[in-house]
Amino acid sequence: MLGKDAAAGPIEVLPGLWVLPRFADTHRVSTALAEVLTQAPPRRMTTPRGFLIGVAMSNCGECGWVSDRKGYRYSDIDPESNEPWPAMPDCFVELARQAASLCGFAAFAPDVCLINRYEVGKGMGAHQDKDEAMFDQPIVSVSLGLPARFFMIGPERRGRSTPIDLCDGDVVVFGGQARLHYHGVRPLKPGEHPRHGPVRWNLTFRRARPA
Ligand code: MD3
Ligand code: FE
Repeated sequence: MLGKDAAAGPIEVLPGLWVLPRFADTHRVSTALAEVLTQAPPRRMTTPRGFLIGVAMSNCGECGWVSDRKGYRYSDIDPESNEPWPAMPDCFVELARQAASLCGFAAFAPDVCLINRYEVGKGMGAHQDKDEAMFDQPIVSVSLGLPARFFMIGPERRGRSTPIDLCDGDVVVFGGQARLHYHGVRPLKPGEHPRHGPVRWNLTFRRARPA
């Protein structure tokens, strides 16, 4: 499960934000991701105001994050297929729980993995993640493919941000006070990743529904 370049352990770079450099077994996770995406292909969703979201998304798990003219929510059903989302692969659950546990969240039980696909030039503006029911559970992020600059702001949308560069295999755990902080991703710089091409993938493991 651990990637072969995994470093010593989690580094708490900000209160509630731990980085586990190269923690993921990228070969194993990428293989499982490809299988999930055959069942629920990435798609660009629409915001409630009618704008197309730049990042293409999919989900696996018991529910999935969706956005459309009606709002943002977690749905048991993939609106594209009208079927349940694909199950979370065992290696996803194992990775997320192992990372959370090393950062002190032994009880982490994710019910959703949101999958984000960034193409060159795409990013994510500053936002909070608050559509989940359980803010005492962390969010675990796994980056694959091209590197990106993630930024963490704080409890308000405005203000100074702390940049964190995320590379293939890096895992980040957000808990405690960081869980509700504003954050975003800078537009992806051009590049070619040997496995993923001109793309970055980010998996975020979350507990959306009450445990
Ligand atoms: C900090 N994704 O999907 S992952 C998102 O790289 C999202 O795709 C980014 O922000 C990405 O919502 C960043 C890191 C992340 C995820 C959720 C957080 C950081 C977070 C929730 C609270 C605080
Ligand atoms: Fe987010």
